[in-house]
Amino acid sequence: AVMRSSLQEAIERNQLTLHYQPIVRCSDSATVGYEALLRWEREPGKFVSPGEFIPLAEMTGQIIPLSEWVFRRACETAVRLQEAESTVKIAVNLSTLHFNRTEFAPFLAQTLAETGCKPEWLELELTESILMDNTDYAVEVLQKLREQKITIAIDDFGTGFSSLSYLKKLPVDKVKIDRSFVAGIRTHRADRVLIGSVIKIAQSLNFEVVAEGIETPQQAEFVSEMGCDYMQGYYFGRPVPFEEL
Ligand code: G
Ligand code: G
Ligand code: MN
Ligand code: NA
Repeated sequence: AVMRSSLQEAIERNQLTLHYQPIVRCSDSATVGYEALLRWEREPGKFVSPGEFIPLAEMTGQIIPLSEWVFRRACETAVRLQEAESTVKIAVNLSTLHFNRTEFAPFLAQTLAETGCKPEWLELELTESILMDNTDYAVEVLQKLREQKITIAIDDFGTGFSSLSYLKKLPVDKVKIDRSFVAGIRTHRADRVLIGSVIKIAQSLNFEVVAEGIETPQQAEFVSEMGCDYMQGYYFGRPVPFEEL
């Protein structure tokens, strides 16, 4: 109950911010986009992690206003970046709960229109949980979003239950290999083999591949040699406020 009312206050008191982490292309290290990551500054200098409050917000239903706030802000940022003659995209983490509401597609269309953000400046990150039930509905919505030129990525790939062949049923552009696999590159042969295989299979199914959690030049070199398309991680940049981009 305490967390619930404070989440409401967080929105009203401007305690929420988005931080942005670069996503770079393997071939030339160019920054092609930024992932928007929500931060809640509950007291000055004290940040509550979304890992803590997002699951809670999903239980109370507050994820909807929270997620709507995130989308509006992310679209505004995309417009500001484009005005600065940048061609980068903004990737937004989308809660499956928000996605599954029939109002999501109209909400997004309205937010794009109101902010002047073009669909092609936006990328949606969904987790494999969208496959759990109602795949037909997910396929239908994702198809419509892609027709509008919004990019769709599957986040945390490899941690859920689905396989790439299952994913192939979904209209998806990219898979983001979970950082737990990248973390094992130096020490675990199995992680190296898995990363190499996922990249090859994903690309042969026409998905682009992003490796997450790149923290060292060796990890960057390994995934690049394996033919990965994009990389993201502390080695290239931590999530920072817009002003610091
Ligand atoms: O940034 P951090 O590592 O603390 O994020 C923890 C988790 O919270 C990650 O799984 C991330 O995808 C999720 N997350 C971060 N920002 C958002 C957001 O704006 N919306 C949703 N739904 N999840 C987010
Ligand atoms: O689930 P998702 O991939 O959206 O989670 C993104 C989270 O991963 C963010 O909270 C971000 O802070 C964190 N993150 C981003 N890069 C790195 C990294 O290089 N190492 C670690 N440990 N975490 C990272
Ligand atoms: Mn993500
Ligand atoms: Na991820």
